[in-house]
Parts: sequence; structure tokens; C-alpha cells
Amino acid sequence: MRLKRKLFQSLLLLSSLVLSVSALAKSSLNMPVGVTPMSHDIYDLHMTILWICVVIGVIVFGVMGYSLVMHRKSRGHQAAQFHENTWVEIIWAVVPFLILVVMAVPATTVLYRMYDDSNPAMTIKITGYQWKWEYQYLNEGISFFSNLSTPYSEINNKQKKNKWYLLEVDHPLVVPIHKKIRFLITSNDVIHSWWVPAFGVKKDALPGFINEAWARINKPGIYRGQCAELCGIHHGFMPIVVIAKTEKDYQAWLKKQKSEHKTATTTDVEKKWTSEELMKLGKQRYDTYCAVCHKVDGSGMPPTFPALAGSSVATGKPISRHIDIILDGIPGTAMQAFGKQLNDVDIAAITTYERNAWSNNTGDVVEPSDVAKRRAVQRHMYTSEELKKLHNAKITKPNTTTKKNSSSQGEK
Ligand code: HEC
Ligand SMILES: [Cu+2]
Repeated sequence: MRLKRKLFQSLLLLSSLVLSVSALAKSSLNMPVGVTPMSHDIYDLHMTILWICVVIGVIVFGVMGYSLVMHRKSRGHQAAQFHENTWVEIIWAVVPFLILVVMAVPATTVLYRMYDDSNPAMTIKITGYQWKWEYQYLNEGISFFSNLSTPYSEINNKQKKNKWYLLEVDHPLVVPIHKKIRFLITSNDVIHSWWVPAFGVKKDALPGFINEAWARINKPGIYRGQCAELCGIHHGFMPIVVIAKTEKDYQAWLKKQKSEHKTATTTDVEKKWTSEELMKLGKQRYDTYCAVCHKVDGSGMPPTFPALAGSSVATGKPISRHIDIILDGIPGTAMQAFGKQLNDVDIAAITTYERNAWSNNTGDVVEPSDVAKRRAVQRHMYTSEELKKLHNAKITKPNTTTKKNSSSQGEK
């Protein structure tokens, strides 16, 4: 009698467990349901398979538990002695096979839909870099880089960490809702992975390959993700933020992007900036783009990431060498070409900052027009008249290695 009650109690426990599992389905312990039809399909598939597994588990362990308890030796049961029962063997091969076939049908249907990125309304090319993302709107001709915006004071525990610590960026990806968006995903250096759980999208970004994914977002909102492939020491510092807007808001954003893009390239470059303006902007840009490797205080992480405080490049002459390294990077090292990521104003500000911050008190001021000149020299975009002027300005010809690099980076 006592045993029966115990059995009853354990069954009760089991059923309450099953109930709490279904309560967990909507909690943070389960997969997110997401905001795209694809993510809903994935979620439903996951739940279907989970319940099949739960039923199998309950049956198998139920029979096992029952047999162990009811047919135990102390009750006087004798173990059956048999070998090679053909029917038993057929049953335990065929039943799991049938279960697998049943599960393969919904799984294949979902996978098929996941891979069907035909007829998109728009296409965005996503490129992974150590450690940031680049978004190019192929139909609109706009592109930008998306960098971590968490301040270093939080990373270094000098300030309380905010709610979106390491999940915030300076330029989020902005997309419209209710449109089929195709993502073409690739990498500029090592393997990254673009992962936004709410979209049900997680795709490796492979150098030299283009992977495809797509999303149609149902709800306006801010969705966050991360790089999901271990890609170096700052793997955790390249989050993804996507803002989904209504078509009207998206069009307004697009218009603003296009007009802002124009102004940054013309008037600001011709203007003469003061050293205070350049230093202020330079610190901001340096912390965003360069400090991951060279550190906020310019001390770097030698021997791989050199210190810029006291560096012969950042304090020595010619200044053009310093500008060229920032424009073209150093081939074969983690020092990327920033020429297409940053405009002339940003590069001038960073160069000025590096030449005067920390202990580098060179007093040099690099103007945006100086950077524009370096670009012109490198691309051979000058006329003979300009060449003469540039020659008078004593600008050295670029060396061949940096030139090769800039062309292989596919400058715009
Ligand atoms: C992903 C890491 C990384 C980032 C980000 C980075 N650098 Fe570098 N940088 C390097 C590495 C590595 C070297 C050394 C390459 C070599 O071996 O010569 C280097 C070298 C340099 C040098 C030459 C220093 C010397 O004394 O030889 C300068 C100048 C420089 N970087 C400026 C910048 C600026 C400006 C930025 C931001 C716009 C930046 N770097 C961002 C990794 C990085
Ligand atoms: Cu990565």
C-alpha cells in the first residue's frame, strides 16, 4: 500500500514537472519567439520536437520505472532469460525510424522556407570586421560601419555598467517592417557570425564567401544580437543592433542618411578646423575606432598591438606616413585600412589627436584637406597642375606596399 502511494506521489511530481515545462515555454529559459514569420516557424518546430521528446521520455522512463519497482527481486520476481528475440529487435529499430521520419517532415519544411530568399524587396550586404560590422544598402547606395558604443569607462569598471552594456552601437542597422529583406553576409578578415535571435537569423560570415539569409519583420522595435563566432579578443565587442521602423519612418531615415552623407564630404573638408575642434572629435573617434587595439591611453598591447604613445609614426615625420597608415592599414596585420570607414574630417581629427594626446606633444595639426590630398596622391586622381602644387607641398609619393593594399581593399 505504501508503495502505491509513493508511486502515485512520484507520478504527481512528474506531471507537475511537465506542467512547469509548458509554463517555461514562454519564459526566458526557452527560445525567444521572435518577430519574423521565420522565427515563429523555428519556434513552433522546436516546440513540436520538444513535445515529441517529452512523450518518448515519459513512456520510456515510465515503463522502466514501473518495471524496476513492480518486478523487483524482493517481490519474488525472477529475471527473464532470453536472447535474440527477432520481434523485439524489429520493433526497436522500426519505431525510432518511424519517429525520425515523422520529425523530418516539419523540419525539412521549415529549412526549405528558411533558405528561400527569392524575390526580396531589398538587399543589405553585411560584412564582419575585427571587431565591427559594415552594412551596405545595395539598392540605396548607402553604407556605414556599426561600432560598439559602450564607453571604455564602463568596460574598465570605472563607471556603473548601463542596461545595454556591450549590446549598443553607434550606427544601428535600420530597416522597414513588413518587407522581405535579404542579407548577404561575408567577412573581411576572420570568421564571424551575424546573429539576431528575434529574427531567427544566425549565419556565418566567411571571408571570400557570401552567405544568404532573410527576414520579414512584423513589429517595429529595437532588436539586438551579437557576433556568434569566436573571432579574436574583442569577439564580445561587436554587437548588432537593428531598428525596425514603419515604411514611412524608414523612408524619412533614408532621406536623412543620403543628405548627411553629402554634407560630410564637401564643406567640412574645405573648412579650416581649429586644433581644439580636431582634438575633441579626435578623442571621440579614436575611442570608438582605435582604442580596442591601441587602448584609450595609447599604450596598446605590445608586442601585437603597438603603443601609439611615443610611437615613431605618431610623433615622427613625415606626417604623411602617419596618415597613410590610417588610410591604408598595414597589410598582413590587424591594422585595417580605415580609408573607406572614416571620412577626411574623422581621419584628420584622429591623426591630430594621436600626435598630441598622452605624451605625444608634437603640436602638429592635421587638417581634413591634408587627408584629402593624401587620398588624391594615392589614387593618382590629380592633374598635372595639382601635381605641381602637391610637389611644392612636399608630399612624398606613396610606397608600393600601401598602394597595393588600398586597391585590394576595393576603395570606393
Ligand atoms: C584591430 C586592431 C587595430 C585597430 C582597431 C587599430 N589598429 Fe592601428 N595597429 C594595429 C596593429 C596590429 C599595428 C601594428 C602593425 C605592424 O605589425 O606593423 C598597428 C599600427 C598602427 C600604427 C603604426 C604605429 C607604429 O608605431 O608603428 C598607427 C599610427 C596606427 N596603428 C593607428 C591606428 C588608428 C588611428 C586606428 C583607428 C582609426 C587604429 N590604428 C586602429 C592594430 C589596430
Ligand atoms: Cu566576430
